[in-house]
Amino acid sequence: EGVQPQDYTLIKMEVLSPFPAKLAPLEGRKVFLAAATLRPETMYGQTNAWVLPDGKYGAFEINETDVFIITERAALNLAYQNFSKIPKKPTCLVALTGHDLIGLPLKSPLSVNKVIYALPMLTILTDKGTGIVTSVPSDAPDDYMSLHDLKAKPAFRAKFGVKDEWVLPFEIVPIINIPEFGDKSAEKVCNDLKIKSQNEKDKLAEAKRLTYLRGFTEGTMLVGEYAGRKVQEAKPLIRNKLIETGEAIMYSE
Ligand code: A2H
Repeated sequence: EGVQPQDYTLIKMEVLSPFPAKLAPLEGRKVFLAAATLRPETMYGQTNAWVLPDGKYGAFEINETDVFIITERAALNLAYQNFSKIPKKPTCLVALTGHDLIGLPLKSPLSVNKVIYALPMLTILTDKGTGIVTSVPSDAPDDYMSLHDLKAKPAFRAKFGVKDEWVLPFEIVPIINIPEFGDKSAEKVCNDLKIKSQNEKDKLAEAKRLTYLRGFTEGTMLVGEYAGRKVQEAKPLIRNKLIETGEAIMYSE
């Protein structure tokens, strides 16, 4: 990891009840998949959440009401940032793997899609953020290619028990315009670079570099409260609002 701390926004994606058997001990609590993002202004365009199938997660007690499903590493960091029922001591209520999370229905802040699902992504790093990623395929090349892989490959869906209705109805939502790249910048850049799958690491790194920089410096919001404003201006306003309303928290590592 870098020398400088990275400031993320943790988006609280609420798990809708009734919970599956694995999560039954959590019934009655507010349970969230907490996703670390650098782009809170893109939350309008969420189509799903990503989990690592073989990744180890836990349901950690954040306060009297809230439970976050994240990696143990993230829970420890949060406990030192005052997000733990017992200060500096994460309490795991249920141990989970990514497989247990695939298919969970979620309600996520600002999302145009009212219910989205947790789906498998094979390139998630367990030593970054929370190990949970929110998916915005309009603006994130990794998200675009991973959703593309699931949509295009029925065998890939079958392997992880992913139902068609968790994936196929979800279209890319245009949320930001970038002059050179249009309204679906990730799709455009992935096509231009002829990226074939989520596994093309080097090409995806280049796609991320291109869209991330241009999105921030030249992007304009197409939706939401700040439609018509520059991404640069909207980003801190949207972040602050999500934090004020309790739909997100700050997180650094
Ligand atoms: B970003 P950085 Cl729209 N493993 O959020 C892999 N990727 C992870 C992760 C993990 N454990 N934790 C977070 N991320 C992703 C939105 C987004 C993101 C958009 C465009 C670009 C983008 C929606 N996904 O990131 O290495 C998260 O995806 C481009 C870099 O700390 C998070 O922000 O720079 C970003 O990577 C953090 O990556």
